[in-house]
Amino acid sequence: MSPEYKALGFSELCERLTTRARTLIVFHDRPDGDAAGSAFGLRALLEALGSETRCVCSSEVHPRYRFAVEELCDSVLPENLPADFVPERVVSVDTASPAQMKELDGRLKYKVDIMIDHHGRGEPYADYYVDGGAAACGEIIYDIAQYFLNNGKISKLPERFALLTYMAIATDTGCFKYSNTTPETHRRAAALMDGSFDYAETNFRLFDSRSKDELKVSSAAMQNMRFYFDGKLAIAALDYAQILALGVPSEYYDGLISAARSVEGVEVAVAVRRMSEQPVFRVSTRSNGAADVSELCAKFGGGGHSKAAGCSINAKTLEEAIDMIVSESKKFFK
Ligand SMILES: [Mn+2]
Repeated sequence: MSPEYKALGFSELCERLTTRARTLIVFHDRPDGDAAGSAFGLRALLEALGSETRCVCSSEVHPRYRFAVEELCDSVLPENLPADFVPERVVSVDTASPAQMKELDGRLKYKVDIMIDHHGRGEPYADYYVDGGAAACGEIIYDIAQYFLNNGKISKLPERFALLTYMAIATDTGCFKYSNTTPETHRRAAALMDGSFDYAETNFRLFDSRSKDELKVSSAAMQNMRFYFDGKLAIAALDYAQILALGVPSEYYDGLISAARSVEGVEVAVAVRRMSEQPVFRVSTRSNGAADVSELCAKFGGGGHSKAAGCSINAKTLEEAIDMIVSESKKFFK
């Protein structure tokens, strides 16, 4: 890790957050349940400590997660930040590199002071607290709340904190199914089931309900899936013409990768899609086994976790992009 920035111990992190200061919380583009839940959970904590706090991101929270934050905030776009809100401190959550927030640059003047993350391969861009063993950034936010409670800085958890942090933890663990889930993950989630929110309904919204647009994507995924290496690599691929024909907004394409991942025998699942006429393909990857897909994505300038990673590939055609992925994946199946 970079010597330029300081690694913070956990209590040091909590003490720095205790200092009252107008705070901006930033997080990665296309925020998922962990990014949004962690950001708004931390905001609730800092406000309980008397720090005026706002959450900002270069794109809006995904519709699936909006129910948890809509009463707190209409929009997270920087354009909607009150003009008189001048932060004295900037904290990032769930964001491994500045590149994941690059679209914020130019739209907002900010420099991150404290980075809180759980991506083991992150590159520090501020004083940092990174716990690669946490299944979700939400686990760290939960621990911060416990520190504040144990040290008398707050007397009870803020309203909605349990829902927000539960959402963060539940979504990054696929509802406690992924291999990143630990006994501690369950203990934290259990403590958050404090009666302040309906977790059965929350889980239904997060995991069991699908919009018609999402079903369309799942159906297209099934029809456009290819298999390599005896069915151990599945690639669900859509070219721009197919994307246009589907007419589904870009935030509803998660079903592409989950369809590929769910096929029996698949060890590495890949979703590839071209979202515009530009020769750029957006790639998501998942590993069901030992393969470290963050290595695969790093080859193309992307990153993530060993089990879930992403990148963009520049290629003239869909076939060329697929060939690049297949040849780079060979090493997983020797
Ligand atoms: Mn996360």
